[in-house]
Amino acid sequence: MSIPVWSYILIVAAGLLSAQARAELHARDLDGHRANAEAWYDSELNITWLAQTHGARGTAFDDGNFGDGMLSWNQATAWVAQLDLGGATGWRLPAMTDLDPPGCDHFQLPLSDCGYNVDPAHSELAHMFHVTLGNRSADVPGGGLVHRGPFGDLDGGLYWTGTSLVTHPQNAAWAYIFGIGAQEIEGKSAVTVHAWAVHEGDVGRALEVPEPPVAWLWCCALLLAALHHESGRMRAALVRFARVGMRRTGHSSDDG
Ligand SMILES: [Ca+2]
Ligand SMILES: [Ca+2]
Ligand SMILES: [Ca+2]
Repeated sequence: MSIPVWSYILIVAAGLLSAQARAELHARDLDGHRANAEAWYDSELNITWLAQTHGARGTAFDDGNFGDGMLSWNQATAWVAQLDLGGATGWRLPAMTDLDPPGCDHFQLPLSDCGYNVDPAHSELAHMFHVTLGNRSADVPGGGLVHRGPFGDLDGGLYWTGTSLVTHPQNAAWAYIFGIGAQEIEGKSAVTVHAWAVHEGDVGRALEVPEPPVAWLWCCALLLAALHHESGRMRAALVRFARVGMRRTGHSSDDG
C-alpha cells in the first residue's frame, strides 16, 4: 500500500512551523564564552531578556527567604538597576501599561490589563507568555505554563513588572503569574516574587544558531515518498527531484 506523498510533505511542514514558532528569539552571549547564551534577543519587541529568570537568587538583594530568588519590589528594582553583565548595564524590569481606568478594573474581560488573557501589546510579560512562548491562560482546558522556550528556570510563580500602580505608586506594583497566564497587583513589600531582567534593544554578541536545513528536509521527504510509492514512474520522478535538490544544497553530488 502506498503512503501518500502529502503525508511526508505535511510532516516536514509541521517541523518548519515548529522552528518558526521561536524564530523571534535569538541567542546572545554576554560573558565571552560562546558555548552558552546568557540572554535572548526578542526581535519582535526589540528587547533582550536575561536567560536566567531567577537571576537575583543568592545575591544581597534576595530578601525575605534568602536563596529562593524572590524579592520585594524595591529590592527587585535595586537589583536590576545595578546589573553589569559583560559591560552591559541599563537593565530594567519588564513593563506594562495600566489601561484606563487606573488599576485592575477589567478582570472578566479579555485584552484588558488584569486577570487572564491581558493584552500582550501592553505587557511585555504577557507577550512573552502568549505570543513568544505560545501559552494560553488557565481559563481554558490545557492552559497554563506549558511552553518555556529556552528559559529552563521559568516557573509558575509571580514575576514583577517595573510598573507601579498609579493610584498607590508607593505601595503596589503590577506582577504577572506565569503558572496561569494572568496579570495582577501586589503590595511592593507584602510579597517577594521573581525578578526577570530585560534590556532595551539588542544586547550582547550574536551566537550562531543553525538554521533548519529546509531544502535538505524537503529532499528527504521526497526520497521517503519515493521509497513507499507503488508507481515505478512516480518513484523515479521523486528520486530525480530529490537528487537535484540535494546537489543544489551541497549534500550530494552522486548521480549513481
Ligand atoms: Ca556565553
Ligand atoms: Ca528571597
Ligand atoms: Ca486599568
